[in-house]
Amino acid sequence: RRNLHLLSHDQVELAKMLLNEGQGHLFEHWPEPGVDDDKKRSFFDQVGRLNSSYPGGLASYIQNAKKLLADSKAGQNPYDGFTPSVPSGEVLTFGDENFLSLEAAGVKEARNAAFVLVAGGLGERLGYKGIKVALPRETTTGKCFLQHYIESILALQEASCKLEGECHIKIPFAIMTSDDTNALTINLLESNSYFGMEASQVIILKQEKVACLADNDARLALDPNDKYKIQTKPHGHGDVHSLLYSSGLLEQWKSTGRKWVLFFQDTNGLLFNAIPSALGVSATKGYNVNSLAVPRKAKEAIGGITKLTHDDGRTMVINVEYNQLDPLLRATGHPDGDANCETGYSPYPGNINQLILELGPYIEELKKTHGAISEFVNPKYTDSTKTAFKSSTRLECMMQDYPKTLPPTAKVGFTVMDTWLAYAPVKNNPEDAAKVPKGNPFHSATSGEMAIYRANSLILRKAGAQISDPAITTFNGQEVEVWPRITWSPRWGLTFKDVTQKVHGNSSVSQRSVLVINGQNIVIDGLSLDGALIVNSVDEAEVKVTGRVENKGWTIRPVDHKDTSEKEETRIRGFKFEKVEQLEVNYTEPGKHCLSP
Ligand code: UGB
Repeated sequence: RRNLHLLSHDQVELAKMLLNEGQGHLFEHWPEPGVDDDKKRSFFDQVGRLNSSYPGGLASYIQNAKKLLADSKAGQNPYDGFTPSVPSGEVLTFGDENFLSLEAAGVKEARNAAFVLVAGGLGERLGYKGIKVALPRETTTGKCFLQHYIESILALQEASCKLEGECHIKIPFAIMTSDDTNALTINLLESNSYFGMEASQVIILKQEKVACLADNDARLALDPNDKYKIQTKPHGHGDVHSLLYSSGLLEQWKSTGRKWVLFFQDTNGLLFNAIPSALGVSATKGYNVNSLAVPRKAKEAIGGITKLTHDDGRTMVINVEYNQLDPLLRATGHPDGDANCETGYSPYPGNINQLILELGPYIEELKKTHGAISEFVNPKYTDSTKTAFKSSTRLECMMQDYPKTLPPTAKVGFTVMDTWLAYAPVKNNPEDAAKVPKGNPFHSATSGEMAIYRANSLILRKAGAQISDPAITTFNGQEVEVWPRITWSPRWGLTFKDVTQKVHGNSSVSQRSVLVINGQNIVIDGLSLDGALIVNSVDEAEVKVTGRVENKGWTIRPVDHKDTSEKEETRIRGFKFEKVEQLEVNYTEPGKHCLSP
């Protein structure tokens, strides 16, 4: 009270609110006015930020925390009253007629899309020090995830606009960062000229952390190193909804004719193989919410898409997070819990957290909720009395919980695709990946890169080319399939139809080969490759690649993840290429060309 005169009117109101909410401990240690006055003011600056960045303000946060902590103490199950069952959704088969027509529909719709990447997480599980979007997606070209995402969005933009004749739509791309990732993300973009995207197309939204909770009464925790600061931790990817709403971005997108918002995560190098067809599903089915899914192995660290039916008749199709699926199943008459069925997979499709929301209904919903997402709390108690925490906790939220507040009339669906085509995240460090149960995916830098080559090889096979079988090799304790290292720029093979038009059946690539296709109008026709071939061309050139290319190629050298003489990004994948011999050709002039060695 003696310090009140140091504060602005708004700050005095915040102080009253904190006292009302039982937070007097935050300032009971404060000395007389005149001592640490600047620190006291900066304490309230922080309180102001915590208050304005949470839907409903800090008072709501504290009230929500009290309720969730009480539920947690009482052992209340968030799924009480709900019975899980296997939902039905769209199951796509890569390359069939339905897939091709959905891809075409998706490319058409892309001009009405906006993309949102959630990239505020540091990736503690991966143990990599930098931001994950700066990691190479594959090391044949070395292009990082962010570059690949941007080039894919630009390729969609170009293809979609071409269908319209002349069109100048720029697909917006929002990136959610956090204090942990913001500066590095901006630096990566700026130092690479936004990877070819116009700077004005990229919107950065930074999420704020939330206050930590010290006990079951939701008393906010002070930073152990600074008694004038509230300790904070990340609130989770669910923040993306309130940020999109409060920034006014959604209304702006609506006013410029956007219809779809596509959310995705930081390290899935296969994702854009699935975007055109999944967007096609949303458009043709009229889904308000469409989640992308893949077959899921039991216990895999991805959520399960589940139909939940409440005793009172309510139903919803929603992600049940991987740590909650097993207890929910056991509690509802499935003694084996999260187990594989006769197909070798869990019957619950795996959520890959790629969501496509229809913008109109999304805005209407957020007008009601302001983007607040159903939260949870996960305190680690000191003992079974559940009276004290081992360390402070906080509320968390997940972006895929958005449908939880929707009315039963909302059209919520999901689309299942093959894992090899659509999902290969980089999340686990080498030690943890090597411990993954046999048959379950590693989700490591090693498997993430190998999955790119596997997918590209399988796509070319489906297009008719003869691609040799993979070798089986172990890197960083993980046994992986090593397919020919085939990569292409997104503008070359945006859809399967594009690939089929550019690859003819009489071509072959051996297992030890490397093939980099970098240019839009390159046709592979009658190529027999056994070695390394890199083809670069400008748009105006039309290049036919044919004949036998044979050289020593690139060898793969294993790297021990503990070998500190190697770069961290190399160590986490456990191998590197040695470029012994290659043929690299550059077509810089317009006109027809033929590579026929
Ligand atoms: N992220 C943020 O932007 N902010 C945050 O505060 C936290 C994360 P993780 P998680 O597809 O493999 C999710 O940590 O949360 C970003 C789904 O919940 O990689 O354990 C972060 O940068 C799960 O259902 O994953 O699990 C990253 O881009 C399943 O789908 C993204 O959020 C799983 O992903 C995900 O964060 C999966």
